[in-house]
Amino acid sequence: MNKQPIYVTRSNLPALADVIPLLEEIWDRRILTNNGPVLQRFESALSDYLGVEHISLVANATLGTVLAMQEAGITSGEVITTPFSFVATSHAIKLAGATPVFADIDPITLNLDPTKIEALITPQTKALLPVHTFGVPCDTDGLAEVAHRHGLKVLYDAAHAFGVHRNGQSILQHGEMSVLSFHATKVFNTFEGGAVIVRDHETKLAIDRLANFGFDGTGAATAIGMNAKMNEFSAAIGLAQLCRIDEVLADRALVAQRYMERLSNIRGLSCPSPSVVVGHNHYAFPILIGPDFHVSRDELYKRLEEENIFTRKYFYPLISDMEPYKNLTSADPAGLPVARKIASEVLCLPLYPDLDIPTQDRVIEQLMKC
Ligand code: T4K
Repeated sequence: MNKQPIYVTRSNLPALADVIPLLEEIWDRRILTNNGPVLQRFESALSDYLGVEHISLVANATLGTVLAMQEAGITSGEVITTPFSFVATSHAIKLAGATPVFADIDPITLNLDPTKIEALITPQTKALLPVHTFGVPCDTDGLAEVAHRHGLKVLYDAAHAFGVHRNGQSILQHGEMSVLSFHATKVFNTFEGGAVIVRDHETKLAIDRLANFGFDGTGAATAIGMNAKMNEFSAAIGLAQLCRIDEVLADRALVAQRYMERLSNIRGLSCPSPSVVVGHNHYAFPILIGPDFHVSRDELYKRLEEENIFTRKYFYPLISDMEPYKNLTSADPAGLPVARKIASEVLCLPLYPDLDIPTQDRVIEQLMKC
């Protein structure tokens, strides 16, 4: 039996032929970082591709989110967010100086539920930090309405949302700012990297300054910034990745479509909708293993692992159950019933653009056999 390991994802790489000329340029010039020429070209190409005007490239999404919060003035008070995310979402809130407050999620989109927010708003509440989890858009209208009613800012953790559109418009157009991740595991990667999408040029320059120690261009620092710059190597990878991104997204859609077709009528197994929709990037393929499935989620995970198929329980445990956050009032499980249920049932199946049909069949067949 073929026991080659199958991982939940496999980093997508650009063609070396597209990277080498860019590396040669860098080698000739010896400008390796600090707003280099390749980074400037990547920023401009990315802004065209994503259909957003103002982008600051950064070293990763965690630092990008901290900078976004800092620039938005959210360095104290409370920020309402989702417990069903990667821990970096809450870490960024804490690192910026605020405290996360967890609200429950919607059982269909798996994103922050706008109807669960109002009860958690206090005089200390400054902002919302929702996540477009697995690339599925949040209810941006619902969130904007609550935020508007209470004078709150909305910053999106868009780590999973590269290239996601709704009604022909980039999802990154919503909220004051959105932060993308270009980590190795993402739909679009620069090995490590990220971007902060903002609404105007002034804010873009402010984020750029914060990412460069707070320097104002005269050699003096005007704010307490940090080092969150993207380097020229990552920018070169990004430029080269853009050459094939449409193919990558199309290949991901085919894999997702195939899972959807093969897994949609299995007792006790559900595919949270809308996982195959126009404008989606198919960041992941989450399934939910309910009580009617013949084994539990954890048993299924273990049995697949024994077959060298490495699925992931994204996102279990909930952030609100992790050590740094579990004593917060809003971490009380009683207030997060949907998030708890989803976290106990979710399993993300292998999904990457070059996942071939025999390999995908092996995943599906093992899953049915377990
Ligand atoms: N907000 C959200 C909602 C996020 O999901 C994340 C990151 C962030 C914010 C923060 O973004 P960054 O600051 O990272 O830009 C991974 C990633 O490290 C993390 O970036 C990501 N979310 C999270 C969902 O997944 P792990 O610990 O699960 O990854 P790891 O190393 O186990 O990799 C998973 C699989 O990917 C491996 O089994 C094989 C494959 N892989 C991994 C790496 C590192 C590759 O094929 N190539 C690679 O280089 O956290």
